[in-house]
Amino acid sequence: MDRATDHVRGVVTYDSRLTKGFSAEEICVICGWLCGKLCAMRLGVILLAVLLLAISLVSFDHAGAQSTKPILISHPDSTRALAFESVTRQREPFTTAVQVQFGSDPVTRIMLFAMNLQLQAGETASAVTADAEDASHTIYPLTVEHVDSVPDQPWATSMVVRLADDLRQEGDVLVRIKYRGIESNRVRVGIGHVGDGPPDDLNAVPTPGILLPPPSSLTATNLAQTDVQTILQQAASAANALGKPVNIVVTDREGNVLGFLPMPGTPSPSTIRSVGRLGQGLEGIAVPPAEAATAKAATAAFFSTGGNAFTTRTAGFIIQEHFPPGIDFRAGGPLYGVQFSSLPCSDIKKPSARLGLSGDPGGLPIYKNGVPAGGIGVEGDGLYTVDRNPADDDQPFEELIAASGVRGFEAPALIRGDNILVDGIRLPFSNVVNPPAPSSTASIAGATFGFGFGGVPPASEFVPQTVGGIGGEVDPRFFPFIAGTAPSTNALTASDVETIITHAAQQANITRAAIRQPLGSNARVSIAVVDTAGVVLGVFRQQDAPVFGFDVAVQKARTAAFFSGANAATALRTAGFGTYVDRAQADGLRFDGTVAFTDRATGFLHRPFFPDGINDTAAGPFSTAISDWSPFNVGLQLDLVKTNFLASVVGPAVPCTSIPALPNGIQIFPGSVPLYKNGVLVGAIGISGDGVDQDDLIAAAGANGFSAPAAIRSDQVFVRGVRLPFLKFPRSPNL
Ligand SMILES: [Ca+2]
Ligand SMILES: [Ca+2]
Repeated sequence: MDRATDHVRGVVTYDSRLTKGFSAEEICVICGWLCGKLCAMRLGVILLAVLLLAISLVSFDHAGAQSTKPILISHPDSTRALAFESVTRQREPFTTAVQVQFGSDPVTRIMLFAMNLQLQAGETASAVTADAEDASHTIYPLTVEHVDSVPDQPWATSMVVRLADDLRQEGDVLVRIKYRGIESNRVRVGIGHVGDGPPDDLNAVPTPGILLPPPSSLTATNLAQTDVQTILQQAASAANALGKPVNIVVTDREGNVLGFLPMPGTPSPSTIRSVGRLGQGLEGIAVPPAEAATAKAATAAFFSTGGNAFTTRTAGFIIQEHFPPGIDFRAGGPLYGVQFSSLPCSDIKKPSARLGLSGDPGGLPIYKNGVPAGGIGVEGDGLYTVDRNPADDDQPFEELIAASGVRGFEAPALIRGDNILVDGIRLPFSNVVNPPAPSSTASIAGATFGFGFGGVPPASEFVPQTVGGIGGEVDPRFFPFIAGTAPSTNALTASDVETIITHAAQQANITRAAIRQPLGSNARVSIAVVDTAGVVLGVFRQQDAPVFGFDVAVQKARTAAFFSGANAATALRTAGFGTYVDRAQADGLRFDGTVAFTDRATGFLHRPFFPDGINDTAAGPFSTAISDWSPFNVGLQLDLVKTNFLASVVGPAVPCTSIPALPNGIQIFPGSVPLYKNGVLVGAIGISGDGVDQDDLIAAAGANGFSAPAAIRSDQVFVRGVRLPFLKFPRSPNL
């Protein structure tokens, strides 16, 4: 193959991917202080760029783009360009030769950003030309190799520009572009070093974007009461046509019940039953169908985002003892244990998912105009279960009815679970391809619809907040960030917490998402830091991070802090779980503070096979034996919360466990790291929202500078001849 051609293609492909996955938040990550005030304000909500250049306000409409001046974006306080090296994303000064060479051409490419530049149909990057002037007033033509939009930021265009072969590293140059015969302003770029170079052009001024302030509040949905009524009616109509009375619940994205319809004749109660032994764990427990329907609606809502749409069928697929379910000698599901999160006993997620997250088909996400808006849950077969066989294409009527309900409110095809692959395995979405068309709503005349919140979308529990230049949200209960509560000279300070969460968020923003479409999107996660007492020191939710991760991130952090602490075994014994401690001690594990455990490590000890997924082995010390095991009878995780969880389903919420450091239970899939200062355990960070290897990577980035001493990491420990894991990172993780 022609190497030069290959190289060019490689560069273009790379930069196309970079820009396609690029958001304004990433601009901030990449350029850091370069963005100045850009980063100080929340990006990604509403970003209206209005440019003051010389005397004119610039129009952004497409028609105007052909006749008005393109504007290169600068710092807010100078004419220095918003620019970075297109491969390494280093800031200026730039070298003329690349630091990382992918092809035969060693010349550096830089990425610049412009406003008021929209290529017209049929035009390529060659429609834009560029040049640079150095201190000696030599003009160097530059090649514009790629021009692309910046997703979600319609005001901005990115360009990849190849520096000139003969450009010398002698300081600043003034760069401009030209499009359709109209020259842009000139911005300053440091080559070799920052400074020197020609003076600014006459009348040159900074040309930043100008942000509108973020909205002061959010709502938890964009569904109106008429939408909720339509969904309930469509579902009820299908239920009538099938002769299957059911309970139907619609929630918003955060689990607030917007509407419900308990159809007369719905089988009640629903009995929890999967595999394993009746009477153990939750097997055989009776629950109200309304609670089951709510759990299904909330699960679909909590799991679904602008980048992925998951159902309760998806959930059931990723929580079993093998992944995919039923395939021997495969490790457990990537979200093994997530069903016991967002519980009604949780101190974090309110409202909860009532029964935790559901793997019983019959819960689908709701999208309005392509935007995630909530979920629908349908229960009415008297059985609350998990689909054990993903291969039989079963179409339970609960799923049929839910699919009918969301007609007109379907998830966009691109982001449905069945367009998302984990470890090369396609996730399921729904087995119902053509849901029954709703018949006349007259057939449900007299049905008693219930509507929550007077038909007005409830306020979100989250408020917009920028942390470390990354746009997202916080729950005011956990913001501003606070210092560790334990009296210790090593306790985390509020500033430490800010640093840790910032580093994690910035890593997430450059980490290629595992579960989001389009490919090339960055991960969106919840980031939680707790102290050794399990007190939440801060939680930050990146914009559009799935809601389920809010509770789970805290669970993960508390789990790592708890099991890495000196009193874990003692606390478990005191709470009545000494048998698990005995089993762990038989495996040589003391849980006395001498080992740093991540969630990946303790989760590994909490699988019905040890090592994870390997059939015909004994269970890990925290797990139920496989003969008795079910998704509703996993072992320590459930046993810790079972009593108070069930009490909270029917009564007022009480903390999930009697162990003060674990008020919302533990979590047993990866994504947390214990934190240390001067070798002393001070807390933990937990991440949830994307693939678990991505969660691990982001947690580790947050823990940088607060890492466990290498000698005490769990991967220095062997159990039954098997090395325990500590963290696992994805290959080539960054965008
Ligand atoms: Ca059911
Ligand atoms: Ca099935």
